[in-house]
Amino acid sequence: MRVPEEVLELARTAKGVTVLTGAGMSAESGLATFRDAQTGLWAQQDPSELATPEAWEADPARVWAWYRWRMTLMTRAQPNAGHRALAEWSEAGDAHLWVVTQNVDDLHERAGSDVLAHLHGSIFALRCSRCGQDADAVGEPLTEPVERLDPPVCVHCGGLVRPGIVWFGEALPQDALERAEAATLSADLVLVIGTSGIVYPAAGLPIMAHHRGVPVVEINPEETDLSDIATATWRVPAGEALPALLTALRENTA
Ligand code: BV8
Ligand code: ZN
Repeated sequence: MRVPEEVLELARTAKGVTVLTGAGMSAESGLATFRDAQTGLWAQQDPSELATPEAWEADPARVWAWYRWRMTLMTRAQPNAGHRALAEWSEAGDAHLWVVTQNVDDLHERAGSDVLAHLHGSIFALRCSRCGQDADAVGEPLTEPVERLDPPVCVHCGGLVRPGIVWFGEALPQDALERAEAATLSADLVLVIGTSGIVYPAAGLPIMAHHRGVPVVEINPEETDLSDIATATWRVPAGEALPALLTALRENTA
């Protein structure tokens, strides 16, 4: 696959690259994006309604069942060629890569990347919804999705254990957001991969970079709310673009 000249040039000369990823980064690992219609039990459900403290208050067993099934799917999923290329690019050491993700899966880490910030938390980091203390893992993965599943109970206070996710209307982890902002401001290239750019404050990071004159490259088969601020757009899947970019970078340095 040919790498657009402008993208290659920006990547070749960059010393510090901040990569912001969204659900599209994990699409080629078989994980549905938020935009993809929910399948099965949640077909009628808008994910952004399920991913709220209100939904949890109203029906914790329904929300827990959804997250338990997503944990199963994310455990079964494997990092794709895009995840691996980012990890190899970082290891190659020509440029420093800061990976900032909106994804709650651990595919970047399993591909070998150090993730600077999980802006929206991690599905495997469980905590008590009452006392906030971390909770242990939750036993065997589900073999099939279930409509309702009682959340585990906190061993400290008896409260319900929830996924360590940032739900809509909840504040992002301040330290993660600050690290992401610092990396965005110290980068000389921002790569925006597989995100529709509609959820804030995450989508504000590339916009902040753009206003500081930092070039922004969007890798996404489709137009997004961030396309207007992109210096260059590359309309191909991440799992094809990133390995091609890495190969071209290596050829250039050879
Ligand atoms: C907060 C965890 C305040 C849950 C998630 C400013 C303006 C407007 C609204 C707001 C604003 N500020 C805040 C808001 C409200 C809200 C928000 O942004 N609403 C949106 C919908 C308008 N934000 C919040 O509520 C945030 N909290 O503001 O708190 C506050 C402050 C102090 C004190 C108290 C409160 C919290 C937001 C986080 C919510 N949690 N995830 C879970 O996962 O279950 S967000 C979740 O949805 C994801 O993490 C992700 O961020 C988002 C989905 O977006 P994408 O990842 O982009 O995925 P999407 O499916 O949309 O698109 C996929 C893209 O990939 C597409 O473009 C597609 O073309 C592309 N693609 C597909 N295949 C590929 C591909 N690309 C490359 N390769 C491929 N193969
Ligand atoms: Zn507790």
